[in-house]
Amino acid sequence: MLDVLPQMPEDSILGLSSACRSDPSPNKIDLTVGIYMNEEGVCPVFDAVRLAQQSLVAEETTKAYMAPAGDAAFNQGLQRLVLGSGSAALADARVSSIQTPGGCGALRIGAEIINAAAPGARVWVSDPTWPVHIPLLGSVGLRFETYRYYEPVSHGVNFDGMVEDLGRAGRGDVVLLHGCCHNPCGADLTLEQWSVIADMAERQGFMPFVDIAYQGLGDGLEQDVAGLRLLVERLPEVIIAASCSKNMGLYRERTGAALFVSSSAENARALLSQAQVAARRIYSMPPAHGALLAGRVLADAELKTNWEDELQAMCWRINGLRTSLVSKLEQNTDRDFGFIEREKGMFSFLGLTRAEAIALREKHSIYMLESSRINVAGVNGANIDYLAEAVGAVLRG
Ligand code: PLP
Ligand code: TYF
Repeated sequence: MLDVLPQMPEDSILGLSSACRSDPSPNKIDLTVGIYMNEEGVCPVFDAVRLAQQSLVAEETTKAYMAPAGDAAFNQGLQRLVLGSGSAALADARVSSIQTPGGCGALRIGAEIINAAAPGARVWVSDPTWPVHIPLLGSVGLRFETYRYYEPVSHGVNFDGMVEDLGRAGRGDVVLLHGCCHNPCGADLTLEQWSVIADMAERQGFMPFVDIAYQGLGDGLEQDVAGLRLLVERLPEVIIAASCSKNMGLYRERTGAALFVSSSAENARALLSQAQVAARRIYSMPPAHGALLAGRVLADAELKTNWEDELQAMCWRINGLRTSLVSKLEQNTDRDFGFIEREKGMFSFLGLTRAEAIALREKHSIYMLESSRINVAGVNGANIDYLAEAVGAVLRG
């Protein structure tokens, strides 16, 4: 029976990273998967997470199942982190959340809830969007429409195109938005643009579904969710898929949450019960370790400050790398790379053709996605000159 199933291709992002791992070149650079790497090229454990882990290991008395909604301290801490402790929706108990296996689990649970409310609903996704959005939401039965977003010539958001396309989204439709640090392009909306989207959602009746996987890595913890909070202030219903993979370095612990902002406390409770039923259909209870760590960090003033400081330093390092990349690339080419400095978070497209991205890999052992998306955090003082010179060589042909 099972022998009818053919070999499947590798994930387009993870496959390139594993190709880099097996490349013997001493000069190789991995700019593929979105993980934060420090100057030494290591994806570190946050100090605050390590401390929380030490106390958790010392104090933990059971490995019994988590509650279906997950850890209460984690859910409460994450709601405040994302929505702000002064959120009116929180004060009115119009928010519920379920701990999920990573942001991916949150996207999937959000999709399950949408499909339960409106089977086969249309989800508007940005062009381009993170490729994993499509199987995560599509396998539930949701359908896709695309709105214009990134404009390769200007290296910025085509906001007029976005507004024109979303003009066709109406009641019963969902609009998937990247809360900050757009993956793959790094081009984010301004607060004024978020406000226009909120106006349109109010007027046209579509519901935003916000994927926030990089809070704290664009401009800062508060700044990065300003747009999302504006939607929550103004609209009756918003679903949020939050991840602690990047901003707490908990990638492999699969730590995230789906947040439901709804029009009443009663409906928020109903949505949580629906989310628990959806989780039971897929994996039942969430994993414990990462959420217990994140819950401890968020609940302890000292650990929280320690975590915020380390995250801020990562954010500054990425932004510093963006500045250095612009100047190194411009020294080695005759192109304007200034857009890299205007973009946010881990990713930017370098603006190379597919053939140029492949040449960098094959001739120089520099691995980026074939769209020329790079993980900026993979750049460091030891590889930036080699990278810029190789880009220069490839562009000269
Ligand atoms: N959404 C986007 C845009 C991402 O880039 C990621 C991961 O890197 C996620 C969601 C969810 O990640 P995870 O499931 O590891 O928390
Ligand atoms: O886009 C990225 O690189 C990250 C990590 O199937 C990732 O979001 C990549 C591929 C994947 C899951 C996560």
